[in-house]
Amino acid sequence: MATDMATVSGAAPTSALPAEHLHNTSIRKRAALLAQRPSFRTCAELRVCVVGLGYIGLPTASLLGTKGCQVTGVDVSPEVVATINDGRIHIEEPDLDLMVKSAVQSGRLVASLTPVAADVYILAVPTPIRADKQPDLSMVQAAARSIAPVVRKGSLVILESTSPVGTTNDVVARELAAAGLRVGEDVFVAYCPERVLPGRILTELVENDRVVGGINDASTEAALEFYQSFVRGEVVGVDSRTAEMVKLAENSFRDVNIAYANELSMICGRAGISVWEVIRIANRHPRVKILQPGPGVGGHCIAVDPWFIVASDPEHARLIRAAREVNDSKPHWVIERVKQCAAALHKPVIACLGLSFKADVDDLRESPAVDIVKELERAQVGELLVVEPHLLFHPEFELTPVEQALQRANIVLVLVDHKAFKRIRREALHEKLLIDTRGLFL
Ligand code: SAJ
Repeated sequence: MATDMATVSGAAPTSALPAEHLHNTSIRKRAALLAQRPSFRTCAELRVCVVGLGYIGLPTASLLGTKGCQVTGVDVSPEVVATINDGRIHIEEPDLDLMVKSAVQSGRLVASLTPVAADVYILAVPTPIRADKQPDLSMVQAAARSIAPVVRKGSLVILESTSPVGTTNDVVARELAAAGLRVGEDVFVAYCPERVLPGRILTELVENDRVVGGINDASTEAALEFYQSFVRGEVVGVDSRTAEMVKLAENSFRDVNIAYANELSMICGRAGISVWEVIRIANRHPRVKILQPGPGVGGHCIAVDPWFIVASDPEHARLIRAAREVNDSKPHWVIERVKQCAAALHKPVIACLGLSFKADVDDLRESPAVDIVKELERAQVGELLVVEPHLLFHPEFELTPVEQALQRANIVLVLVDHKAFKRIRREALHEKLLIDTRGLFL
């Protein structure tokens, strides 16, 4: 595929590669660089080292293992390494257990505590935000530093972690350059954000379109070759800063749109109008597509990534910041509703339906439902019966089966729209106060 790359207008001042070298490589130079590295066109037989074996790294490592790559998966946790080498998994994701087992049994996936020499490195480590809403890139830096001593001439290093604009060049390429590698020439460095939806990771890893952005043209070309070898979707090549912004733009878009639905739900709630009916009817307009309100926004991506944009340009990121604040305020609004209902009852018993951050997963990261239940418990609003069909056990809350909770409760608080709750019969809610943050029964 021909690459249609935008030029970088003013690379970050701290670039590992000077701005004038980023995207102006001559054709002759490019051909020379091409001759110095392996072809990434067929991924079979490539040696791949994946650093970070979490929700993205492990599915990617096992997928590449089943495609014939020789994969070393690296993680800082000895338990994770031992579990994977045993052919088992430490996270919940449909069909991942089978794929990891098959990759490990065929000898194509080995987990290790330390990186090894490889043709392709994929860094898939967490990029959280700190309490002051500034990005914490320490794990990206540590990952880049850990591979620097084993990276050989001709290798391709890819950052997949969602990162602030500039990270690929200013952190990853810089660490490699500090180890004496000529980045963009001896080693190719690119950004390729993951785009998969938890619960559909293995399908979306292959089917989704991808964007790859190198720190120079030669790096973009190398990364395009590699992803085109196993992705069925289209792979689009740009520069690394554009690719970094694309990922942040995607998740901020979703956050802003969910914030609109959440804001509308609070306004309708106050006005005594059903927000679900308003949205259903408004969405009949051919150019209106309002998303669904909920108890707040959770997960490790949408509630986090927009802050990377806000941190980089607080003056202009006004809408993005406001959306974050609206979504973060929604759990408090829900808590107030529960308190109002509880105050009207002599002995409030509250069935809290769901703890996960979204439907049909067991993932509790940044879950607004967890925050709400914790606050209701702290404020001693009433007796709480916590239901989460996707978990057998929770370290803080005793879990109650749904039927039992519905029998005993006089307030039903719907926090997650799990399929299991959609089966609840209306009669089970008879004469109970219902706070349905997901519009399950409306
Ligand atoms: N939510 C609502 N209302 C809606 C849709 C979602 O309240 O109408 C809530 C969910 O309940 C949840 C949160 O938003 O709490 C996020 O859920 P999600 O399903 O929208 O997204 P994630 O966090 O599971 O995955 C997102 C995806 N990004 C986009 O859809 C733009 C996924 O493709 C990314 O790979 C992932 O973030 C990531 O890792 O960045």
